Amino acid sequence: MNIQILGIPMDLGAGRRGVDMGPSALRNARLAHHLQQLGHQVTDLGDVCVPVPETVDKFTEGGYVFLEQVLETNRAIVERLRTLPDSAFPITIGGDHSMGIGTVAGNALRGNPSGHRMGLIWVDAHADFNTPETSPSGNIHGMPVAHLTGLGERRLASLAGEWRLRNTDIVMIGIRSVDEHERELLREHGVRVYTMKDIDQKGITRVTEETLDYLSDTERLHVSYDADALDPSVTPGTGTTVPGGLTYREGHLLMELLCDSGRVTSLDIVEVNPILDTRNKTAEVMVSMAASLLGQRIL
Ligand code: DIR
Ligand code: MN
Ligand code: MN
Ligand code: MN
Repeated sequence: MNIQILGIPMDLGAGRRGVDMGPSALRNARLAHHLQQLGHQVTDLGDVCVPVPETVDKFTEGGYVFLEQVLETNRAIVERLRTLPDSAFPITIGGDHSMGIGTVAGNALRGNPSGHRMGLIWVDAHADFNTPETSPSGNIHGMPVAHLTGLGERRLASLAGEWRLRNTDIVMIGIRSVDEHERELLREHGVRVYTMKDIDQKGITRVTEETLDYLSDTERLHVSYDADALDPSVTPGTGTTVPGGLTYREGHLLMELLCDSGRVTSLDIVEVNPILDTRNKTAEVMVSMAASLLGQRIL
């Protein structure tokens, strides 16, 4: 596979500082090297330029914190991704999850100016389906999926022009923290959500099989992997930990089964915050997750 790594040192959409060091932490854990060992051709494109939060006024506009900066950064992400070859497998490393608007939009446009039909697998403790009206924080990292479907501010929802992510092309896995009004939005829009309860009951194998079956008509599959989907004992270095997450093996098995399907075409690794971590453990775990998605096997 022709893997293209793009760093997004973005720390504008989350509540706690330090997640802009995530790309460095993941490179330090030798992401490119581990993927090369699997036989892939790997190119590191460097970073997208992102404003430093201390250099801009932090003000809330229409219920959004850092709206203009998040918008500008996501536009740059779309521009960088849309021009990559159709056959490339982009891995975008962050960075807070507000970058997910640009990564999904940019990957949808890659090789098709009007946008591919895209299936989205959102692996996260949170649904990230807030709008400014439902968000308790104004932090845009809690809002990317809603904006991809066209909700919220028009500019942020139109990063890929007229293209929209269909509600029925979304699957969320690992969810265990949803805000009160966000819950109503998820129901109203018919988003498929596998909560931790579903994973406990059905097992991650069946959840993954159902996910692939449900998304069988999409042309592309994007995996957006938030480090907080895993249990905090596995990935402590992330800003909004929630107890009761995926185990180390559940996280890997999900990636291994998705790899077996041969259908995934792009990946985000987000919310790695080295300031909150222990000796770069979280970055190392997330690199191993990427490796499992890209062919790493026990035997
Ligand atoms: C919360 C937290 N739902 C919010 N979201 C997080 O502020 O919208 N997303 N942490 O990753
Ligand atoms: Mn290693
Ligand atoms: Mn998230
Ligand atoms: Mn999260």
